[in-house]
Amino acid sequence: MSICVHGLGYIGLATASLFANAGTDVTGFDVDECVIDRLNEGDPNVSEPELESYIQDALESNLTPSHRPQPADVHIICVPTPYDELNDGADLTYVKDAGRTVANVLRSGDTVVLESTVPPGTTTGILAPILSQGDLEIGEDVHLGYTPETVMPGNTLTELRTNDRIVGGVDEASVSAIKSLYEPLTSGEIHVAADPTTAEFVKLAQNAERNVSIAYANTLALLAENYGIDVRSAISLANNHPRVDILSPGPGVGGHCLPVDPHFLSDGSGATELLDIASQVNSRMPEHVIRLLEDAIDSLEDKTVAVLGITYKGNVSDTRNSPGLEIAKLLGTVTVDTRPAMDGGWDEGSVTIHDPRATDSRLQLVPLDVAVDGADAVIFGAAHDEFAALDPEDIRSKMAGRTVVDPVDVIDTAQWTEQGFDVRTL
Ligand code: SAJ
Repeated sequence: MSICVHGLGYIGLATASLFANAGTDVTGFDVDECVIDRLNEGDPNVSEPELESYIQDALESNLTPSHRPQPADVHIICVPTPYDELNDGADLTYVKDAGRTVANVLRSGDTVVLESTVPPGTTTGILAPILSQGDLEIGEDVHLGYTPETVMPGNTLTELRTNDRIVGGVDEASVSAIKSLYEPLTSGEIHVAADPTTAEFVKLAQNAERNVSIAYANTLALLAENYGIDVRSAISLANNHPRVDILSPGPGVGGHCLPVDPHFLSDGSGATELLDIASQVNSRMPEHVIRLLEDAIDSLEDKTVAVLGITYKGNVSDTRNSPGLEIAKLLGTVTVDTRPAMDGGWDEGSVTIHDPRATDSRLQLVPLDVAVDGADAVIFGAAHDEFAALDPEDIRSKMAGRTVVDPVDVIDTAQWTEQGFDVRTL
């Protein structure tokens, strides 16, 4: 059997390596020539060390990065589906392009699997017609189905090997072809959805549920503050109930999945009201974090704040939609990505940003010592292990002020308080 994986981002590369390390000949194709060149030099450029060496093993054995798509028994599409803000939905340009690329090399008897996160109806309504533009008939000549990736960034390799899989095929033969493809590679179960549209819906339902649940935890954080209650201990107590499992509050919801995917369910009917409110609750959290800071130091005017952690969550390098970065922008002077600076209405102070994991060269990151040197306050924006291990005495000796805001619950509050810090949490 031969496989061609289309799109060598984090998921495509991990998926291609999974098959290659199991002994299958895999071609990895990406439209970005730099990605292929880098991989041919043996550099996967991923931030999880275990995954990196797993990909390197694949590159040294059965994974061949290629500037051209190759004919193969199986085509797996793992291209991005960015949020199209203008139309409040998914930008399916890459999926359509990948479909056309596959169509050019498709043969009778081949199988095509879409893994990208897409609005319900994409596999049958958009991909299938593109694939069947030649003589080939979907179902009759070509197996087609949708099986979403569900791995958690930060734990990619483990989840790739152990997560359950959902498979939705256009017919029974497609389902069984796709099932037999993934079955040997995961210790999880393979669940069959009624059709590809159901499988697409399920993936979105999972991420939308998490987004809503986090919004609930954030709502509790705001309410608990009014009562002077420690929300994390309240949630932990509430979770002793056998049917209650509340998530953790934080400075907001980042990444390229949870803040985006609920929009893919939008059908214009107004039924997404709950999802929309959840997104609003989560997106207001960075402002709340700044309010916590203002409560502690009165005015931000002429103050220097160090934001430590600007990736979208702890122990990852990805900064997309990062709450920490949003906090830094709201505070004022950070020149970061291509989005316009936000006019948050806060008194302008000055901000330094430090992150031991972020790799985005557009960010003006500084070393920890520089970030905290003379700072009036520190805000933790991501719960990296490096921050849990910080020595408060050392940080105190460099800072001008004693205020720490920790909405990600990364430091030992008692230890830092003992060192004279005024620690504010959610
Ligand atoms: N967060 C909280 N509180 C929590 C959990 C998370 O505030 O209790 C925040 C995080 O700090 C982060 C954001 O939510 O800013 C998203 O992080 P996450 O760890 O919840 O999820 P992602 O975006 O890294 O990965 C999600 C996962 N989806 C689910 O758990 C349902 C992953 O399994 C998916 O594969 C991934 O989206 C994806 O690619 O769709």
